[in-house]
Amino acid sequence: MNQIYISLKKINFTNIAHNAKFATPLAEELMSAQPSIVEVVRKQVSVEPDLSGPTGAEILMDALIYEGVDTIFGYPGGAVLHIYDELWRVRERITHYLVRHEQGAVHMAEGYARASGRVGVVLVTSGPGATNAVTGIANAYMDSTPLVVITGQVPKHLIGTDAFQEVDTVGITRPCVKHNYLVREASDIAGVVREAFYLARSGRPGPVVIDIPKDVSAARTTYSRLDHVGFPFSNDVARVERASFSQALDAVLNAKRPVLYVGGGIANSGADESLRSFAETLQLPVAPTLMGLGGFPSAHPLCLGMLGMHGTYAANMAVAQSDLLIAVGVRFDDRVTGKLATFAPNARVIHIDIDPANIGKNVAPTFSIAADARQALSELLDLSRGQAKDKLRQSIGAREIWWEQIRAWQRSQPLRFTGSLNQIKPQTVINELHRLTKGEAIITTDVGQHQMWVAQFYPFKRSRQLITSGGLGTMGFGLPAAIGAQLALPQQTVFVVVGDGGFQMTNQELATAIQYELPVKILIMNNGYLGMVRQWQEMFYDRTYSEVDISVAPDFVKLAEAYGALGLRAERPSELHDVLAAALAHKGVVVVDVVISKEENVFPIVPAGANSSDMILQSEGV
Ligand SMILES: Cc1ncc(C[n+]2csc(CCOP(=O)(O)OP(=O)(O)O)c2C)c(N)n1
Repeated sequence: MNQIYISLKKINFTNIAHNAKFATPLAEELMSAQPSIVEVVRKQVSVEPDLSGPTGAEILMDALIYEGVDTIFGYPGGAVLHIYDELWRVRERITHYLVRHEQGAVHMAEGYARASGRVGVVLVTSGPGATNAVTGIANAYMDSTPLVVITGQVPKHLIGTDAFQEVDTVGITRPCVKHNYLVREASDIAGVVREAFYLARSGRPGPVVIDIPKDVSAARTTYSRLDHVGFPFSNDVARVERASFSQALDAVLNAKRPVLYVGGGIANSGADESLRSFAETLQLPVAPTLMGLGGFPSAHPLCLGMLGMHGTYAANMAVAQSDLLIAVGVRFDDRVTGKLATFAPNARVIHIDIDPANIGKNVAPTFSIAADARQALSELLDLSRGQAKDKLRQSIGAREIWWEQIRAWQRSQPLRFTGSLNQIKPQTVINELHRLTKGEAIITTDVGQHQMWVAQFYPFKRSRQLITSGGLGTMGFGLPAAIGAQLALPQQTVFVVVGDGGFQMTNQELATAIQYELPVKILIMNNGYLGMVRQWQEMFYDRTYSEVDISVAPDFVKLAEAYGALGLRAERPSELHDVLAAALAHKGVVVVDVVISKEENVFPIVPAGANSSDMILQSEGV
């Protein structure tokens, strides 16, 4: 038990450091100062079993309702039978969405969380239920998505005996969660749940796993309601000296070639407005990451488009030649930096991130501010608005040459592709989708070429409009994520853009969409290949197409119909518009099989490990 207490105490600093591994001296200090809520709860309740008290499962439901949970994605099994029994009793308060595979449950919770800003909740059984959930948990960890994942566990006395459906869930998930718990007493459940929700959403958000042995969910105990318990965590955000912001602003005002490099932190902190105002006030070029797309409108004249491996020429050249990178809510991922040693070689770097563990991890900043992106950007905005008009004008004027250079890059190398009269070009599909949805759809994607075409050719207007698997690159993410997003935003049109490969990884969740009448539109970019891998084999492995032909596939129209969805197909350019329009007009779930040109490549591309300015802009001979 002591061990559990120690690990519970450790988590108190997770809003200071993302993971216990990165404990800072300050965090250590806080750790000793703040008690865990579980300890507080423990002081309030007797640990003796109380045969007239509620069961662990009842306490769990009460604690979830207390957190405002009304939606759970899950799949039952032996170890969670008590919990499912109780869930049935509270079905008026909490709606459970029965998925078809636990990976789907976690991605749905991620889509729900990312579309709504709330914490996504998952409930799965022990053993294979938990292991099936691991991909989603790792995905949420990489993309900073707040989740609470409740897993069943074998009864305590069987733990460590290789019991039926036993796995060490806490051990397996440890490297890919913000924190995890093995709950040993029913009387701990309420405190653990409260703490888990706090951890999932605070600081840099992420997944928290609560593993509950079957006997713990069945045990009766004394229970004092949590609203009687003081919450020991401080919601104070670490204060940053105003001087740090002044120093940052001075650097921006004096920079001749600055670039704002922005990522997923913009969406997580709700910083769209402050980012836009700050960039406009100082006329700064903005280069978003894949996760940052929409946080600054892609069609805004200050936006250079995505940077990185498949980023625009202008964005990558601007970063390569900048003298100041203002990096906000980003983590200098290798897909952005390319070869680290030559990334932005002449730039001073200001790194602003909520998670101090991210600062200096890949790139040593000139100076850093560990702060919430929205707070930091509004501080910078306030300070810049307080500057003398002359000083602002001078600073903006001094960057005119920089903007001329950027415009020249944009003119010389825009995103482009070669059209075709007899084949549907994937870029045309995304252009058409954008036109028909007036740029307003929520788009989820899988991973691969289609994902990059979406990033390049669908100009996103706002944060949370693109829900994609960024960090982990998980095929199979798109469809379940769209189902979760549709649930969170019932009035919005939600399109899933997937490859024919990734769709086949989680297409069983069509049944979930049909069962709960969640009218997602699935657009399969069908090239008969594992397209992105084929592209790499074509470009870097002498066209040795090793194991990428997936042309033996089900008839996706018939598959859709078998599930009770509408199936449509476009094979020729002349069919594309009408088929997409019909999909949009249909009230229910639709699968659109769009047969695209088979060997299309995504350009520009920075070969792995190359300088980010060394882009291949088009196929040889084009
Ligand atoms: C679960 C998983 N397995 C393997 C990969 C490696 N991978 C990355 S992209 C890709 C091809 C994806 O093909 P498809 O879904 O058809 O999309 P396309 O690239 O053709 O648009 C593969 C296999 C991955 N990202 N995820």
